[in-house]
Amino acid sequence: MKNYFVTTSIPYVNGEPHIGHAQEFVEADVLARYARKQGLKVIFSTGTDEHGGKIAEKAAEVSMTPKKWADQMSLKFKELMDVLEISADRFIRTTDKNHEETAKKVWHRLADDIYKSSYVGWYCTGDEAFFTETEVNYLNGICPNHNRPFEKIEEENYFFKLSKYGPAIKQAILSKDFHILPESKSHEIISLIDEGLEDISISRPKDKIDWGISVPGDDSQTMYVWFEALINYISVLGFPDHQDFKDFWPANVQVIGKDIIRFHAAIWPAMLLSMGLELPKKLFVHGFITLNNQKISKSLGNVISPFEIAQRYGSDAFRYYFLRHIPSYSDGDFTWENFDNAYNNELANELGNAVQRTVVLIDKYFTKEKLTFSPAQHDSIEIDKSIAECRFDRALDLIWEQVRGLNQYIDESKPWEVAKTGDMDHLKEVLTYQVANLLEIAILLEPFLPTSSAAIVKIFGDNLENKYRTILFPKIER
Ligand code: ME8
Repeated sequence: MKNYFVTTSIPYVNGEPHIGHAQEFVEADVLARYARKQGLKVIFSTGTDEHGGKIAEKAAEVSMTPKKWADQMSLKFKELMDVLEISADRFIRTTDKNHEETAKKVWHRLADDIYKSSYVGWYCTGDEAFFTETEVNYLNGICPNHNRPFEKIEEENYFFKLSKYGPAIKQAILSKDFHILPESKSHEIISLIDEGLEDISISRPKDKIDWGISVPGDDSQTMYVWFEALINYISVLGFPDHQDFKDFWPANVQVIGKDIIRFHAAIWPAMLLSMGLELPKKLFVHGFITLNNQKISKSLGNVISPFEIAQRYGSDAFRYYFLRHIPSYSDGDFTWENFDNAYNNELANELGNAVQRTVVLIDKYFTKEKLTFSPAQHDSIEIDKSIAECRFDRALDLIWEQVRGLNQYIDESKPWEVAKTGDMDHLKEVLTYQVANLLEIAILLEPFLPTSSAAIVKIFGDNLENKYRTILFPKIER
């Protein structure tokens, strides 16, 4: 059996999960479910990133210890996974003992590429990232992402020889051994590499940041939060000795958002190369979601909770909107109005209605006879290709062509009129065709809309006699 390892990034626990996090979970979930459907053995990992100044600051604000705060917030991310039917197999927290130990082992493995030096530059705790003099001058000293001044740092740190790995990473990207999708993001990282990668600081003095993992052999230093967070992708597999690591690394796909490419397409691959490990096969970079075309931000007060959306419309509708109506390869906008339209016009009127129109006639005319159905089979090469390319929007467009085709068939064959003629053989033929297509659609939809898919299978499957009935996507008044 072949193995498949898919990961999401691990969100910071400095705030509640938002719809950007949810989008990423849902996308990775489609890949995991689809791979399981192909008979692969899957590990789908996700988790939370809990160390660093950003979390420590947040915890201090609410007078809690960072650990207590992280415990509480991490649970919210787990809760979101449940609400959205995310089928993750593993949930790693960077405060897990195993992760902390693995980070130290990795540090040792990288020893030849680590050296101590003095760092002079700038830091933004909001980004948990270092900035150069040139960047800071260009931005007039204020971080545009967090609206706060960059902090000037002059300190002794450990450095990692990132500069050494530019050419090898570029080669892996160009050969697609390390395939970055979409292509535009691959170009972005290539230009960054062409500008020249500089060595990076991978620790901070403990007297400035103590919420983190200590550098092995030097208790006065804390590992840089990004450096250790990236290691989650292998600590979750039990690096170096566990069989899972041997069986599942390299990752088949790592799913991340566009603001963290540099970490995943330069720093992480360099760390892997330095350890002599293979690079992930694919890095899928999704865009950013805006709300009414504005950046989602607490200060703008325009945050919408993914829990609220899912509670109102159900998890499948949530998944559907974010997978189909937020473009897979670019930024996308959320509005309640668009969501409502997608729910009513596509989910309720097209998919829900096709099921309903079929069930009603079967219930009315085939009460005595036991009907058995098997799914239709159309060529799904284009759908498979779209999923392999992480084009979830296109995959759903293609499946929806089948949903629309079926509705058109129902409109044209008018089974309710066939029933009136009393030609039961013909009616059975028409309804059998409808069910066969619905079952095929349910199978295709499983990775995307698992709840509705299971409901369709249950309605028309062996349980037809048991009269399992449910209205998919009932009307919701706003
Ligand atoms: O970056 N739309 O955590 P994070 C879509 N802890 N995606 C978005 C988004 C938006 N508006 N805002 C954020 C971190 N994201 C690190 C990751 S991995 C070793 C460490 C995405 O909570 C973002 O791009 O800031 C990232 O992929 C994920 O949410 C977590 O972001």
